[in-house]
Amino acid sequence: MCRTYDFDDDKIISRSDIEQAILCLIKMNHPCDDDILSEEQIEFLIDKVMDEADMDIEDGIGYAEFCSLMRKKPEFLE
Ligand SMILES: [Ca+2]
Ligand SMILES: [Ca+2]
Repeated sequence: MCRTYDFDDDKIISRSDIEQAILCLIKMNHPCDDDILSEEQIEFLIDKVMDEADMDIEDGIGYAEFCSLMRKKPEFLE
């Protein structure tokens, strides 16, 4: 399951981590259907997440940034 979004374990949530997380969430919510979102839609979501979440000067998204994003934007999880 997707308990952590830091898939490569480097303590920062990067673009590729976000992509993995989104794919994982889609699978969890729609286990029988692989094609809920197109690649373009997933790319768009990643851009949106990176834009909104990366608020401080540190590169990438720290856990605190990601958690506050998820609280603010529950529709990313749907
Ligand atoms: Ca990472
Ligand atoms: Ca950051």
